Parts: sequence; structure tokens; C-alpha cells
Amino acid sequence: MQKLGDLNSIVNVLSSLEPQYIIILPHVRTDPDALGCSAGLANLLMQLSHKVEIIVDEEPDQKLKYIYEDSPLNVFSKEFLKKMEKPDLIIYLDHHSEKRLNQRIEIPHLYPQTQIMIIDHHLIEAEEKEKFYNQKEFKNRKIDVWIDKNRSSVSEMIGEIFLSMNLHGEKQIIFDRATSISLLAGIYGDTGGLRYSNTTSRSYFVCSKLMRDDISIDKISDPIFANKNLNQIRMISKIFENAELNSQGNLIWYGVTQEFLDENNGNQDDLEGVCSQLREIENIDLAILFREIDANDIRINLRSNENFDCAELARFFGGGGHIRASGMTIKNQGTLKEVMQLVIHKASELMANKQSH
Ligand SMILES: [Mn+2]
Repeated sequence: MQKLGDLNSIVNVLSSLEPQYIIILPHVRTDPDALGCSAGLANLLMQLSHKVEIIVDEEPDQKLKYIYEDSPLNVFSKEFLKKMEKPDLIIYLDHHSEKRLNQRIEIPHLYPQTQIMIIDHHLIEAEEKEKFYNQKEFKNRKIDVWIDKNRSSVSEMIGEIFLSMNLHGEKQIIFDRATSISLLAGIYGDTGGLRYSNTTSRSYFVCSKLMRDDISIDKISDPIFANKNLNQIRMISKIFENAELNSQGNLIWYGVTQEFLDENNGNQDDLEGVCSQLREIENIDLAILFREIDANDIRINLRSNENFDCAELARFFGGGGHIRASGMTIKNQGTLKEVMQLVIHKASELMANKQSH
């Protein structure tokens, strides 16, 4: 499904809310977009006199602190849950399912009647609209949704909400410097610095409204794309050295074991962006990075070009995402080696099907 709900309905709901307590739940393992859109929306809601808290699942990557440093961001814990008041509204950002809340799933379960709003740009797995709204997790609640896979990022969507509220609202909402930085970082993160095919004229339009003379764009892009430490680059070079290719030379993959990370003093954060880099190699249609989280828990990143729909491959294994960037987690289905075989086999089959059509 391409789209569910729209900008106007979300703007109408947001502009008619009485001041209330709102919590924002971005997806687990936050990236620049998840952090940027959360910080941006929190700022907008605070300008409308709401009390807002962003609750993340785990401490975000410290390199990305500049995206949310002025925001009411909390890391989830049992203690936090105990002290938490009943929210009037729960907002899911950059995802559309309680599956991506991880431990924070307790929050909507603790408040089964609280209204939910969802703003997202990931493909919807359910085929029909009805199916989506009738899910158990949304039962007995009012739910407002805007999901559009043609938006580059949720940060872009939040930018649009700001602009639209200013056109129609009575109260002037401003992009302050911190908000501009948050949203630009989110758009940059999901578009690879306005380089990926999801970049549209709308992305450039929103960026043009966000950019200011007191922002230096390298301060936004370097922490996302550069600023890698030498140790990390040395480890990545080993991944490139040992990555495997299929016989046609259009599929590349590598499996990162825990042992490999330990030997190289690396961690999972160091692997962010590596799959995209593998995809940038000439002739590669699909890049797959397997990561052994533990013996029975394998996380998989997928990146492709216009010749392959990697969301289809991800959905086959219970994951999801975008046509050119998706992922999945495979638990209790075998060792890293076995999972690699399974996924490479399915990927090759889908690639062969595509060629024969
Ligand atoms: Mn996103």
C-alpha cells in the first residue's frame, strides 16, 4: 500500500488539541530520521503549549546528540514507566507497529484506551486499509494515521506539518535553529545527503525552508556520514576485503560475527552505513550485511538499486522497510552461516525471477 491518511487530517487533529500530555515513540535503534523527526515534532507541540516527552528504547549514538540535545528525550526504563503519568496521546514516528517499540511496548499496553497517532514513510505490510485499522493493537482507540512511502523521511513530513500549520493556523509556529538542525539531519540521514532516489522536489523545498545562514551544513552531515574513527575504517576495510560476490557480480554480502567485532574492537554502531557503502560498488544490485547479535539472533541490512526490490525480500523473512533500503531480524532459525545460506538463496531466486520477466 502506497498511502494511508494524509497531511491535512493530521494538521487538523494537531491544531484542534487542547493542551495535553503527549509522548512520542520513535522506532527502536534510532537513526538520524527517527531522532530528527521526534525532536522536530516535540518542538512544534511545545510551541502549541503541550507537555511532551520523547521516549527512546536505548541511549542514542552519541555522535547524533546534536540532533536532539534541546529536546525532552528520555531513555526508557522500568523506573521511568513507574513514574510516568497517563498520556493523552501517543505518537509513533518513523514506524507504524508496536513491534518496533521493543521494551516500550509496555506503554501502549498500560494505557489501552489512549489515542494513537502514526506518522511514517515505511511500506505497510497489510494489504488492505481495513486490516491495518483492525489490528489488535489499535482496538478501542481513536487512531489517526499519515503513512506515505513517497516521503523521503518523516523529518520531511514534520517539516510539511510546520509549513501547513503556518498557512492555516491562527498561531504562528516557527522553525527555530534547533528544530531546523534536527529536521535537516533527519532528511539528510534518510536520503544519504539528498543523493538517494527517494529525494524529491518536496525534499529540496522543505530543506530550503529549514536552511539558515547560521547553520553550517557540514556540522549536520559530518556526524552522520564522516567522523569515523580509524579503528572503524580498518574494520570496514576487512569487510570489503572479504565480502563475497555471486557469479554474476551483482550481489555482494558479508557476515559479521561477534568474534570479528571483538577482534577488531568494534561494535554494532560501527556497522551503520556499511551496507550502503557495499551497494555503491559498481554493478551491485543488492548488498546484504548479516550481523550476528548472538548465536540465534541475526540482524540483516539490505540495500539495492532500481533493479531489485529489497522490501520484498525483507517481507519474506518477516521484516520490512523501503524498496531500496530494508532489513529484518531472523531469530532461532539457525546459525549465522545457515541464515546466510537461506537468505542468499532466496535473494538469488528473486533476482533470477526478475531477469526472466
Ligand atoms: Mn525514516
